[in-house]
Amino acid sequence: MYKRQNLRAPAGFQPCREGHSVWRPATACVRIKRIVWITAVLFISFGALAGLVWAASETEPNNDSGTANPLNAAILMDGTISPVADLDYFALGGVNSTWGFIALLETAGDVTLTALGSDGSAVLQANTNAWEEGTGIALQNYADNNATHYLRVNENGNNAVVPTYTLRYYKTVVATQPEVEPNETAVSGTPSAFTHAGTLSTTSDIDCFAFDGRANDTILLAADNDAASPADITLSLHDAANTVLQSANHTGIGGDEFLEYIDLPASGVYAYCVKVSGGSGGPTASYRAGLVRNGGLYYPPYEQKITW
Ligand SMILES: [Ca+2]
Ligand SMILES: [Ca+2]
Ligand SMILES: [Ca+2]
Ligand SMILES: [Ca+2]
Repeated sequence: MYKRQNLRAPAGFQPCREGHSVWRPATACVRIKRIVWITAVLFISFGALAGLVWAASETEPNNDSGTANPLNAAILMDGTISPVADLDYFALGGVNSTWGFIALLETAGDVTLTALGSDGSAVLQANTNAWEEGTGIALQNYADNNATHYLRVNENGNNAVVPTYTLRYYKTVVATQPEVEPNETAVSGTPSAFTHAGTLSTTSDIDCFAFDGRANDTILLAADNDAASPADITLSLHDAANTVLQSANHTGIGGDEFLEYIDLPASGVYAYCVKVSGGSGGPTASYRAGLVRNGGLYYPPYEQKITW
């Protein structure tokens, strides 16, 4: 290392940053940059593995797609609907049309969450109160590939302020794999890919998708019930003994369901299952269902990827 004291840099030496007063060999500058990058990556990775939750708050005005606030995967975004006709837009980067996301909006209010295409107006999916803790968007693909897509939050009916909501989304592959019958229990479940398409072909049909879970995993499940389906579905999480750990049946015929289970009790085989709880099954009782594990992509078995 050489101090700059009105001297010329020796051959092969340079300041690592512009204006820096210390000369180092060029190879040392590369090493320093590498160390800074590795430290940053390790910090973010360990933060994610430790279950740290990153949070942000909306910035008004964000009342159209042009002023949308950036939203990052798995980061909590707090917001308010005030005045009653307030619209809040959030921008999320696309990947490609085989990828997509599950979004959850937690609130005590009566809130509509809408997924929009890259023009900021084409409605891809909309929901009000589909989740027992609020509302959600189930396994929506990036219809416009890697272009920016949008989520819009508004009060349903524009007749009340919403003092607080928290919005988040998780990326996954939403191109579907088929169910394989018979798949009525956890152990006979179709081995889970990221997202599956299935049909409750009779009212008594039960469709399970088996996956490997680890102790303390957080599992997010979504079922996108076909709006034209005659079935009111229940989405449930089962252990290997087929015991139901948690189930969701918050909406009616044609309605979607969401289920978030925090801290799996042990490592082993689990399954998410879809069944008819009202209405009827039949050839048009189709749905898609999938999972996100610890905020990231589920890879069988025991792997995850939080950023890509
Ligand atoms: Ca707002
Ligand atoms: Ca707003
Ligand atoms: Ca089936
Ligand atoms: Ca079945």
